[in-house]
Amino acid sequence: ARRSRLIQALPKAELHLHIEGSLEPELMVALAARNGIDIPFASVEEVRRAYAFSNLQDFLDIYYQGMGVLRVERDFFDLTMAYLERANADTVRHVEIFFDPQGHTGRGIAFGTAIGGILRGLEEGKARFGISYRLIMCFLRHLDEESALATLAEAEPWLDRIDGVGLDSSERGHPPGKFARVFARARELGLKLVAHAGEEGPPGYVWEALDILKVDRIDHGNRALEDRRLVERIVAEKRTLTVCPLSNLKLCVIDAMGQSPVRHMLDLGIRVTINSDDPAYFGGYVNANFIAVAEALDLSEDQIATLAVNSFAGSFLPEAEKAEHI
Ligand code: ES4
Ligand code: ZN
Repeated sequence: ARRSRLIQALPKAELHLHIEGSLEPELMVALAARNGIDIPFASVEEVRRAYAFSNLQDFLDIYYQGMGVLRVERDFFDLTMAYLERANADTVRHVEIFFDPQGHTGRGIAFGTAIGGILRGLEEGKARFGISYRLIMCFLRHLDEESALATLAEAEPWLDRIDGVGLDSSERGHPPGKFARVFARARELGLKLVAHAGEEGPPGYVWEALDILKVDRIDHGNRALEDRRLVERIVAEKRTLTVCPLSNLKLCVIDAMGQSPVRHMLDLGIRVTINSDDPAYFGGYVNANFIAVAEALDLSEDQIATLAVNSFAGSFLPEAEKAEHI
């Protein structure tokens, strides 16, 4: 209970959040009705019952299906506002959110429809709740690099409102090196760089993300712990890892919360952060992730505070703004 009160009170940043993964079943059903779309579920309860995954791909199949109800700019705005209301309730003061443009353009929804609604939501959230933000455009790694390059070209008119690029979707069989050219181009454009690596994929994928893509942060990074030299590199370079405890549990990256690598990462001196990933699918927003991991690993109040400090330290805010939160 003391832990919960501390977690609730601490200002936090969320650095690993797929906005499409914050689509709650209630909103999915409402948007399906509003847009006249048939979904293969009769009720909100039935949607929730479908959320039983045994690996990342199981989840992704449902995640791409779920985002099919997002059609017009207002849908993306409503989605973003619903997330920011939950984040605000969890005392999140800064968010760096992902979106998957190819998940939308690939089904005929314009790039501008998706990003326009998301940005309007982020601006409204800043005005209403004082939550600052960054926006990170992710490339789907199961698609080819040509598609990622075309997406980066499509983003050009919006580049002053996009802070970074990321890499997500099916990790196995799609190493970071597949996206060397598009990340090099994004780097030339002055964008921040992140990539999912070491969630299901091997430590070699984390090396590639650092050496070939030259990412600033690693999303997940669980499997980096299998490689001592990689851990030394991550510590020496003060790389941030955006770990997602409830996601790890739901996707069977771990069998029980007690296996979460968070405590071990803290002990190793890694700048680890706690994030919700796809909260509508994995059963909790950022505070629920903090509580689950803090209880299971018996984290001290100092360790919990360190995780919150790390979230700002690892953010893309300028140093002066980080200091205001820490
Ligand atoms: C994702 Cl948990 C996770 N991993 C990889 N790609 C994703 N896209 C949305 N959630
Ligand atoms: Zn993710």
